[in-house]
Amino acid sequence: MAVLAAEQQLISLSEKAAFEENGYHVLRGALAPSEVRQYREALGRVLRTPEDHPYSNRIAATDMRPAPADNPRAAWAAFDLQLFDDAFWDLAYHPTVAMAVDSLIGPDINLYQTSSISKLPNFPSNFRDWHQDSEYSDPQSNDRHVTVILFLDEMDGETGATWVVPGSHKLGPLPHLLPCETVTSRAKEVEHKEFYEPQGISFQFHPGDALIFLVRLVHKSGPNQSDSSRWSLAYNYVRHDTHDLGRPNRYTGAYLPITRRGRIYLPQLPSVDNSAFR
Ligand SMILES: O=C(O)CCC(=O)C(=O)O
Repeated sequence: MAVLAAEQQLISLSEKAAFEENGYHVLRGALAPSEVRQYREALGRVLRTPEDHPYSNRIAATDMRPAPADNPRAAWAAFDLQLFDDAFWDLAYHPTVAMAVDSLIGPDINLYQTSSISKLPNFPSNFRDWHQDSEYSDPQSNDRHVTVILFLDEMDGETGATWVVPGSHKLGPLPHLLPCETVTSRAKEVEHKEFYEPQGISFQFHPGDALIFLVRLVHKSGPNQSDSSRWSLAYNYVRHDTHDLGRPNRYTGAYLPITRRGRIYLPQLPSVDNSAFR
């Protein structure tokens, strides 16, 4: 069986232990600058999708105004990015990201969901408030499931970076409810969110950095107090034996094999010698 040699491991044993303890891992420089440019341009095209496009309902438009020129529907999120551009399929197999996730929750991971988050200028700090992503995937056969946020712009806690509550994944599934604010994503958030606010931390992210966290980690979107849009992508991966026990996930590409036996997955066609591609 082919496995990564110790010196090729992207995640050290101490990083893995810290991930299990804190519920998150920061992977610096996951995407190269040219990849950041490529994906930012691709996301820009997604955000300019006309309203009459067949998949336009995958883009979560808001009534925040003024809408910036680079995001004319003032969308805060978009889902199933692969429907819009093959580049988003390719990204699911990005070796640095996929092998880091394989090391953290694997062995052997599958894709679960793709999305993007765009923070317009003046994006409020409670627009996408404290929540667990597992609220959208529970029940599953186990909790080896992560969200990977890929930052396409410079961000910190006041300019769009994600906030997390370290260790909160150990609390298990928490009750969620709909937000009561007027300007909101209308997406569910944890009950008693005021309890988590003082425990939250954020980070300075550079374009290409990634934040990988377990889906039970309580987290939220930071505000964007700058005058420019800040964009990121969110890819969810599960271990190969993490099955949906309720309604099967209906996102495009869910369950697609991403890594197997320490390598990026390639279809195993008996008539084709794939060894040259590995
Ligand atoms: O803004 C972020 O990085 C987090 C977004 C998020 O948690 C979500 O949309 O579910």
